[in-house]
Amino acid sequence: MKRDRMAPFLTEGRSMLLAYDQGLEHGPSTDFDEKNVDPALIMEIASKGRFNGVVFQKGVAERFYDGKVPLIVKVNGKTSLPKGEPISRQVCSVEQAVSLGAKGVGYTIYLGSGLESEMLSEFGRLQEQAHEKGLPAIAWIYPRGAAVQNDTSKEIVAYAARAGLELGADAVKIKYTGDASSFSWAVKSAAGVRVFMSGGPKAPTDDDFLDQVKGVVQAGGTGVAVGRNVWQNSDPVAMAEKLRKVVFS
Ligand code: FBP
Repeated sequence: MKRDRMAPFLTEGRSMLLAYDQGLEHGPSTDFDEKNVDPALIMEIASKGRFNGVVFQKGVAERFYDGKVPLIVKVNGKTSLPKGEPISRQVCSVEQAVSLGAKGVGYTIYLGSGLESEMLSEFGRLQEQAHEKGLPAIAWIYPRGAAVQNDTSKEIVAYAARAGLELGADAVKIKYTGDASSFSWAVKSAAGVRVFMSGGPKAPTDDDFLDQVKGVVQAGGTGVAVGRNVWQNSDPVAMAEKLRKVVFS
């Protein structure tokens, strides 16, 4: 895919994306409260917080996307209910994502799962379809399953980043390794593919989270694709501003 056809959230240097697919991945009672259970609030945080993109599953996008921030449609997903080796299958076509106004598509691969081959092959098809429509394909690459001992080690996170390059992802969303020096190996392994840090559960303090983001920037990462650390904050827009200062420093 030619870089000039890529969405602004991938071409203009650093970037911050707001993720809100946790209602499917974790369920509302795990992550949401009376306020952030409402997708309209997230849309408002995305635009007031000046995010470069917002990530929704298609159902939320259909009802709540208002066009104010570039949309990335997450095209596969799963719930937290089944046990066993993780697998997440495609639930939205590229055509449907485009018709919802998507400027990019996202897909999760559980690297190391006993079922990883199904996700690798599905992502392969998705990447080709997305590029045919001029959309970037962003791979959430999370090492997970019985074969994975430590999903944030330097080696496994770099493997995730490299898998993104090998599979033709335009950007990867990976977990933080804990420090800038080990994360820089993942950035190098991605060899030019944009690297976003996935936020994870809300950190104890704003500074704890911002320190991780500083490490990502120092390591040469593109930025963050974050959810809970923003919309679970008591002042999400203020948190977004703090984040912006670090990401665009
Ligand atoms: P968070 O910043 O809230 O962690 O969101 C990032 C994300 O990748 C979401 O897009 C996704 O719903 C969730 O994390 C998946 O979390 P888990 O690692 O528990 O499967």
